[in-house]
Amino acid sequence: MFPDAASTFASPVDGAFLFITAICVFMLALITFLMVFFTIKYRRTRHPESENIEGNLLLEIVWTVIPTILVTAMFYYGWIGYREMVNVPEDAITVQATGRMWSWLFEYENGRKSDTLHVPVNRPVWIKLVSVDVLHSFYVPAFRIKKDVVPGVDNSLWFQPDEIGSYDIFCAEYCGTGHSAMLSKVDVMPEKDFQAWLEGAGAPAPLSGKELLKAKGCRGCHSLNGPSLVGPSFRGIFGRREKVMTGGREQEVVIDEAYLRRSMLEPAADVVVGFPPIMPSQKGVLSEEELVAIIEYLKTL
Ligand SMILES: [Cu+2]
Repeated sequence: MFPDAASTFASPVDGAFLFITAICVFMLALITFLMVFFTIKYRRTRHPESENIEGNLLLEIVWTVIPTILVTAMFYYGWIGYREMVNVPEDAITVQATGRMWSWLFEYENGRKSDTLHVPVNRPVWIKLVSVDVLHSFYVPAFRIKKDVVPGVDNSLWFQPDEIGSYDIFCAEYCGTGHSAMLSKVDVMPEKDFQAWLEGAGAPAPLSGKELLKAKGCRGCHSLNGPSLVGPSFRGIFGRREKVMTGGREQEVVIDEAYLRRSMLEPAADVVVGFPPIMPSQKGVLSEEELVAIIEYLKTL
């Protein structure tokens, strides 16, 4: 009935959801039944004269008290779940999740970075949510958690996974053309494997140009094999002649290293004609080594 459940929040959230849904379905059935039943029973052909009803104290108490109990119970269920979700355990490990158009980046206390989230099973994890551009929303359905990632606001959430496996991470706030490609995974691993991954046998090997394009979310807008997505394809890009808009004027350029570099650092400077000027700058996102690795890889396509 419910999707994958893999955190300690799953059962209270599902319980509250089921409880509220059950009450709603019951009320819908009851009210619909009474409406139809009274319409037939008190139809005009059988009751040509209507009676003036002054009020009924017992009835009014009943239909005030029962709904009050029901909504208070709904509130109670929601409240105990909410209280647990906002009280982060002291021993939680901290991970910073950065949302940007259109990918996620996860940074651990020891400086390790990754485009997928790795967490140990049965340990609380505190996720600090940072946005470098627009509104995003961090959503892991299997953990029953979702929170907006707002530029300039310190949002966070926590969870404790209780099932080893790989689960979807979505962006649940429409954040632009590549929103639907803003996907990632959370890998819940045994504590030992997690520690090994976190230490990563020293520094993680630098990503290749091809891996960087995937890790930084470039592929959401730029295909490697020809079709135009949000932006032009990378296939055969190096040495291509391209019409671009520079400061409102159209000109033709040959795509060389300088052009590729400028397009990543100042995407709005020379925009290929026919594409919207929406690419976010990679200044501060890509290191010098990464820029070089990407340019070298683009040359080979
Ligand atoms: Cu987003």
